[in-house]
Amino acid sequence: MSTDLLSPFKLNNSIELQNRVLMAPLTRCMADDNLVPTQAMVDYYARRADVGLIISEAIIIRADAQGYPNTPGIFTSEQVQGWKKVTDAVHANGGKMFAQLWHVGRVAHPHFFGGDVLAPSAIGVEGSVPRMRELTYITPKAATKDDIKGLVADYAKAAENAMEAGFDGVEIHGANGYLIDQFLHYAANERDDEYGQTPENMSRFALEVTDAVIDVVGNERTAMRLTPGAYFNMSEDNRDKAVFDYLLPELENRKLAYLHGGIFDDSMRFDSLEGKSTSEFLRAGYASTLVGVGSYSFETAKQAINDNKFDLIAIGRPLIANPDYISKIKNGEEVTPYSDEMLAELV
Ligand code: FNR
Ligand code: 8K6
Repeated sequence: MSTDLLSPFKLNNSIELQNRVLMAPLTRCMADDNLVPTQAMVDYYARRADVGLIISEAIIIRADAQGYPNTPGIFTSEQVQGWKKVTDAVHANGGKMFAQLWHVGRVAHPHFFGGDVLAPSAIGVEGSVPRMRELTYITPKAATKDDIKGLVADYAKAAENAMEAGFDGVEIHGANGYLIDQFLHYAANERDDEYGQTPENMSRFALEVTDAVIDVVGNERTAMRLTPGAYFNMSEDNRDKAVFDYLLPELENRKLAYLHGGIFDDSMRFDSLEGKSTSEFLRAGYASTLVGVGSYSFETAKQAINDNKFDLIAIGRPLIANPDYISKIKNGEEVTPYSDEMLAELV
């Protein structure tokens, strides 16, 4: 029988989703200058409360986590209160929302916070900050063990703040070439201590963060986003697969709410993953709830879920273009195609 994506899905004993369509995390760079969510953001998220779960745009856990202008934070009480308005509005409209917890690592820029840029190793990334091209990326400082302890503690604190702000759970941003992903890939991790060199060591930071977050919010309210195939701010290395072969069962043992592949186009295949796509690779190594993402339409997602390629779908750009995506699908109406100019405004 074909699965109805628009009927409820029980994630676990704590959380039931009204349907299988998630809003993918989408950075919009629209927080105010104190990195506090605005009323326009409250309205934007509230309009989309009919998806099964909104995953917030990536939210920085502390000042040196920032790599883009006006990305919201969750480390001051003003920011927490700002997010409370967002989650209250989403809940009032019958929705649920997770906070995506973010540290960009070596893709940070001191322009935003005035201090060291921390990463697993002192290996910079080419290029410059989007929309602020004069800000060229710098060589980061390799995090000391004390720095790492502080980072883990700050992820836990951010998770605690997310609960205070009324979120239903948190998604740890372990994808797209940012801090956690930097530990997981050889191109960014040349450490010679217990955080580098072997799959177990390279997974250590991701798992320490996961365990610290679980301690605060519980496993049923903790999720992870990963990109095993390097494609953004990162280059591929054929040794990377072994790291994820180690990490996936470790994550599965922790009985998370879900695992989420982060990718722009899930038809992309990776040499470093023996020619598999992101969702194929994750499905092969992780039997629990998996969220697919990356250039899917409602119809192609439905087919993939029916073929058991993953369990839930996250939709990104079409939800920027169509705040009423779910009702359009329900009514069989055409969805408006996304275009980059739509990023200029929150609709
Ligand atoms: C993204 N994506 C993204 N991913 C993430 O983990 N955290 C984020 O904050 C963002 N921000 C973001 C902003 C914008 C403007 C885009 C287009 C994308 C990636 C996103 O979650 C998703 O994986 C892709 O957009 C692919 O899904 P769609 O858009 O093809 O449905
Ligand atoms: C839109 C600029 C604000 C910063 C957003 C950060 C998240 C990344 C989204 C930008 C989209 C470009 C993605 C390019 C991916 C290349 C895949 C081959």
